[in-house]
Amino acid sequence: MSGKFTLLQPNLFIFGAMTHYPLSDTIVALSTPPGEGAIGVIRLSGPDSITIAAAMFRGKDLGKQAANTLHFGRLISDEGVIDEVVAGIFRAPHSYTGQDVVEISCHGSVYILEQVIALCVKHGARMARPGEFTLRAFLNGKMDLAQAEAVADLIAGQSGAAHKAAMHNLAGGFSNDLKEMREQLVQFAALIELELDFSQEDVEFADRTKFYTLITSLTEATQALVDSFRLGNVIRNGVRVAIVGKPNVGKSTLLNALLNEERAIVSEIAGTTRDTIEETLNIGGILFRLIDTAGIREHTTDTIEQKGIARSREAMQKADVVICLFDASLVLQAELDTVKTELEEMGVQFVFVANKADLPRSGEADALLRSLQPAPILISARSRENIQQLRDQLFTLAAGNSLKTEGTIITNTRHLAALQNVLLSLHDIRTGLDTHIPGDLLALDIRSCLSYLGDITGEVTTEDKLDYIFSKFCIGK
Ligand SMILES: Nc1nc2c(ncn2[C@@H]2O[C@H](COP(=O)(O)OP(=O)(O)OP(=O)(O)O)[C@@H](O)[C@H]2O)c(=O)[nH]1
Ligand SMILES: [Mg+2]
Repeated sequence: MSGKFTLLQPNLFIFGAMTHYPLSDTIVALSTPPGEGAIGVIRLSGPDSITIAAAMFRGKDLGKQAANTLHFGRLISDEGVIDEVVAGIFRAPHSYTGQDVVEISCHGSVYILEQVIALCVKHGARMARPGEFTLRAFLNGKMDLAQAEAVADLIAGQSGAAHKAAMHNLAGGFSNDLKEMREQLVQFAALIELELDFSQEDVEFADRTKFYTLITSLTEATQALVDSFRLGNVIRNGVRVAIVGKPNVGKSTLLNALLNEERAIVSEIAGTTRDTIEETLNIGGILFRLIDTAGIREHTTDTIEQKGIARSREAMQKADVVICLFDASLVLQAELDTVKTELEEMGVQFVFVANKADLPRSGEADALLRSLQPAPILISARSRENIQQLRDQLFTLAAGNSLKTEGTIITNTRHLAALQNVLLSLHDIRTGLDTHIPGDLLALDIRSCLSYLGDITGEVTTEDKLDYIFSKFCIGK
């Protein structure tokens, strides 16, 4: 019986021998950014952390100090005193990695930090690989894989929304959603497996109607998580906004107005911007990458300008949103029609923005503005009129009407792929129920669904996968 339920039990199971990731040695790394700083922190984790630190430390005997305490002293090498430091002692299992950990705060000189790390190595520590501290935390059950990945996201997060999504996942929000789904499925899987043991007697322990309802609600919950990825992607990577239009329509002036600083050169000479300029802007907690481009005109013989125009088109193609800017006083219907067709063919989201609202317009131009679809936003970049409306519009295009960051938002493509597999296997289970397939086949589908769920939190994983995930961390994390 017991062998049958391996996938149903929420224990960590790693395929492959644990050759890559021994926990028995002690690792060391600089945990603060490399380079000069007021202080730099070097972290040791492993069974010999405290012994190694004690061997270099002059002051109290670190080996005899209680957990979660700080100690002032000096670090000594053969050449003499390296630095005056503070050592923090954490004892297993109550530490970040679940092992004995020592954090040494030194003065942040590159020379001192190198010397201290070399001394740790001399006393028996090994240089940590990228993400190895967090990997140890995962292997020791301090966090699951989704939470470990949230650590990397938390550190890389550049906006309020990215921070909030990572904190939610780090606190186990996403993991709890998955755990709940798993537990509900496991109950049914267990009953169906039990039926198989009594297969001669033709009994049904698992109520198929209830199971069907469960599969429907799991499908909805999974679909909602998959759908949240669009917003998750926006939150994690920001939104690329290319400002595109003919020369002299005011693209650089608009960039400056959105940023509220004189970043790009503005002049009345057509062709002022030669190369793309990229700047970031935070709107309502989302990071926007604004790209000012060279004005696009069809007939130019200037080779530098031609290269600039090629880059403008590239920026347009790579953008999540294109601001299609034109001069409201000079606009022509045919021009806008051409641009619109081009943007629609590219399949990129765009907004029409009519600039220079402060200049007089002909009745014809007014009529064109009124009939244009999608309706343009009328602004004056130079006198900063209606810029807020444009900001709001950009936010809505990226995040909808409000940024709902309360529930779980998927920000990771690995999680997305696993959830899409969960959806497929839920679909298989539902089809199986519809067509009354035998219990053993149903059990197979349920197991594959459970294994995809376990894939995200790392309950079922492989060394190769761990390698892939943690190699994207930086050293010392
Ligand atoms: N009246 C008026 N003039 C504007 C406005 N916005 C920009 N301009 C003027 O239009 C001219 C061109 O502005 P830029 O921002 O350099 O235009 P651009 O689209 O970046 O031009 P290129 O880089 O050459 O493609 C400058 O003289 C600006 O002062 C506006 O809202 N109203
Ligand atoms: Mg310009």
